[in-house]
Parts: sequence; C-alpha cells; structure tokens
Amino acid sequence: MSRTFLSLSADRCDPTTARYRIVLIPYEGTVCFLGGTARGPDAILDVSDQMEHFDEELLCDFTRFGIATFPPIPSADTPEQMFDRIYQTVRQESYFQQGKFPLFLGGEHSITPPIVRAAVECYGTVSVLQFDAHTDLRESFTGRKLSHASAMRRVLDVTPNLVQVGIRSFSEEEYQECPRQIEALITPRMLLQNQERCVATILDALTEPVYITVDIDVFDPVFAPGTGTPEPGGLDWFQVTEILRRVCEVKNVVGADIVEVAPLGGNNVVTEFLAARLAAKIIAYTGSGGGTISGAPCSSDLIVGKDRTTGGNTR
Ligand SMILES: [Mn+2]
Repeated sequence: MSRTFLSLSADRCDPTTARYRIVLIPYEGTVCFLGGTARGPDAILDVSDQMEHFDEELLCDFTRFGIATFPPIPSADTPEQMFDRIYQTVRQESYFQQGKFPLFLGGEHSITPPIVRAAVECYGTVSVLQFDAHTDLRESFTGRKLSHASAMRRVLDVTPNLVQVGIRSFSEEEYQECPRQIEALITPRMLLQNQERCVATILDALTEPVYITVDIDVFDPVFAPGTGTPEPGGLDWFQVTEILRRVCEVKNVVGADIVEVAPLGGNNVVTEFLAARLAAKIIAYTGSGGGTISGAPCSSDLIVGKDRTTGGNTR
C-alpha cells in the first residue's frame, strides 16, 4: 500500500523540489448521515498505485514537475480547533506559495474554508470554483457554524467570489439568505442544455487567482457511490473534466481540494479511483494550461479535442 500519491520514484516526490503538494486531511467531525470520509485520503493513495503517469488527453507525463505527498493534518477534537489547525498548518508550511500547487485530499467539506482563508492571505484575493451537489450555504447546521453543510457560507466570509457548479440540492433558507448565489448556480440541467455557454459563464465569473474545490458528490452516484449524501442527477466524467480543463487553460489556478470521498470498502474502489484520476487531471491541466506557474508546458496542439465544439453535453 502506497503512502505517497502514485508511488513515485524519490526524485519525483521530493518535497523540496516538487511543484505539486498532496496534503492529506482525513477529517470527519460534523458528518450527519453516512460516515467514512476519514478513510478517503488513504483510499485515494492506495488506488493511485494503479494509475498511469501519462495523461491520455494531453499526451504528457503529468508527474514531470514533481508531486510530493505530505503527512496528514491530524484531526482535532472540535470543529473550531480543526478549522484553526488547518489554517495554521497551511500557513506555517507555506503550502500556498508562488510556483507551488497544493492539492488537499479530504475528509469532509469543512476543511475547505480554512484553506481558502490561508489562500486569500497569501494571494490577497482568491475566487473559488466549487463542484458540488449541494450549495453548503447554511449559516449554521445542527447548531454548528463550521459544519460541512455551512462550508461555502464560511468561504463567503473571506471571499465574495464563489462560482458553484453541479448543484442540485439546497434549502429555502439558503435561497432566502443567499439569493444572488442561488440565482447564479450552474446546475446539471443547464450543463446538459448548453455546456459551452455554461463554461463561458464560469470563465467570465471567476476572478484570478482561482481555487478549486471538488465535492465528489458532484458526480452522479452511478460514478461516485462512495460518498455521504449521494444525490441523483449528477455530472459525468466528461462534463467535470471539460470544465476543469477550460478553467485551467485560461485562469491562474493556485490550489485545489477533493473532498467527501467515503470508501465503500470491499472490492468497490470506484469512487476513490475516480478521485485519484481527478487529482491527476487537475495536475495535468494546471501543468499544461495558462496560469503563472512556469515550466515547460505540453504543446497545446497535443490537447486532443481542443478545437472540438462542445455545444450541448459532451457525451
Ligand atoms: Mn456535497
């Protein structure tokens, strides 16, 4: 079983030289329904052993800039302590830093606000692109302001620029308290009707730099059954990766997280495999697209399907 992402050779996972930083946060403190997100990061690392290091779409070795795996941030006793621990660790370890790209593996979605707070401190301003089935805009949930169900409300405390994609579940309370956010949602239905227009809207709405948070439940439960609150009507691999690729091509993306993977156990590794491949895609896309992180890019001519017109869904 691997303790580093992809079980890379020593020269490719040296933390002092690697551009990419995998940071594990196996936190599960405020989950309300099915548990298991604490096992997510380990499960993603384990299956990453089985993946190729060559991106089939960009035709390049996405590990060439180095991918280091950092020790897990241990869970604290309360959500407040955990928020502070994540925020302080991300700052002290300088996970956000010019030329470095942190990719956090959760854990539940409440890990995101302290990360974004540290990112805003580093870069001055950050917009957040959220892939999720849920808005997570409740002011509090079961009496907790730091619940996973309030994660994006806490993000709004530190940045006003939040773009939400794949949402298909939110409460009346959220609609009344955050009407501007709700009216700007990019829903799965909108993506099915005209993905190209949605991508243009997303690119237009995102200021730079961009931080990306992916709740694995943005995918349809058919593709990602191992998660706490599987919602029907989710996105597929091509919808999510197409948006990610386009955003990474033209925006300066400075970090990302993948959260809410709750492994089913046994031989069903579908969800963690999807998450591991998604992590690889984020690395590949940010390594070859736009942005200020320098390095020899793959030729953009090699991006298969770069010129294809994607009116409507991509399936
Ligand atoms: Mn969610």
